[in-house]
Amino acid sequence: MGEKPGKASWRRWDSLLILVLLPLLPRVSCTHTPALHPPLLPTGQSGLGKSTMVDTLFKSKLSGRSSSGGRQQPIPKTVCIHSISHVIEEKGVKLKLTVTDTPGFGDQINNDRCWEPILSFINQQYEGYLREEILINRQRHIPDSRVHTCVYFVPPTGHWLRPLDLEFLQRLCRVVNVVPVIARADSLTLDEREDFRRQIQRDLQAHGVSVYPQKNLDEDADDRLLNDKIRAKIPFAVVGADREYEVNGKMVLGRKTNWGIIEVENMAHCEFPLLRDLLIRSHLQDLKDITHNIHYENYRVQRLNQSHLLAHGPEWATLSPVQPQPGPDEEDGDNL
Ligand SMILES: Nc1nc2c(ncn2[C@@H]2O[C@H](COP(=O)(O)OP(=O)(O)OP(=O)(O)O)[C@@H](O)[C@H]2O)c(=O)[nH]1
Ligand SMILES: [Mg+2]
Repeated sequence: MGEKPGKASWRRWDSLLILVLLPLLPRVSCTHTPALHPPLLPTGQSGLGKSTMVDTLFKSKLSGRSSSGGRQQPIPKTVCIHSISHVIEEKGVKLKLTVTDTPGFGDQINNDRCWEPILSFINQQYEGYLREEILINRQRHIPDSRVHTCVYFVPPTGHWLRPLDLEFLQRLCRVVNVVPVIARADSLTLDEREDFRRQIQRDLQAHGVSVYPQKNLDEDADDRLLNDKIRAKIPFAVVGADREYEVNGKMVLGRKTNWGIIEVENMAHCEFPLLRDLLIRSHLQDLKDITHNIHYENYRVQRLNQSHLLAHGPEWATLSPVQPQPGPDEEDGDNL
């Protein structure tokens, strides 16, 4: 995607700083310690393959990927929000990619407010950035752990979006870029995937859920043309790999099913390549720009408005305590 005057004004030195500092950080932590790279955040019901997808994403791009097809360890159930970073190779350039894996919801009988840990994690990252930004003597390069994309896993029911998914998505879209995917798509035929995709698109539109790429943020006719093609394919129908298999003498990432091996990087089998390219190749900068210029800006304006009546402290402003988040029906435009 070309440079956009509105969104792409945010160009800083973070990438360099990240490349220098990330090797010094522990690879996996089970606290809310922010990663330095704005991370991707998979979320959705438990057991839909979020951790498997993270693993597949890394394996498909891992620098020096092994060509042995050894059976991999089973992926354990995710019990806390934690970040994973690896060096990946993109067009010959090595860079550090961080994904923040999250526990799934849906294990409880009552899933009321199951979105809260995710929204609170996203807002914590904005808050941390804001607190650094308002200092009189702020760092030239503020460490940035703001989530730039949330990948929402929709269960492959083949029917429609459940009220819980809709409510979760409505809340998420107000604070972060959301890319929904049809999880475990190998359980649907190609026709079923296409029908389900159309139904999800109708549901999202009917309930005013604006997923990435947001229509109202298209900048010109070219942008709209490109984004319309992506919008027609969202949610992508994805499959997570369980290991590497030998197919026609080549090792490929795949999943063995009763019908044969699904090659996750083969577009005839699933749309994992579309998801990967959108997230870490074609739209990475656009996702970061929208995060900074739209989502973070909303957060910042609201927090400073809440705080402007407080006495100014030794820093430029004293931030008020963070308020609880309103639901989608309350106060349109707020993201706290
Ligand atoms: N059929 C199929 N199974 C999958 C797919 N992706 C993952 N699985 C399997 O589903 C099970 C759960 O996968 P996880 O990746 O742990 O799911 P999760 O969403 O991270 O689950 P939580 O950590 O509990 O939230 C594992 O046995 C995976 O091998 C897929 O695309 N198709
Ligand atoms: Mg998991």
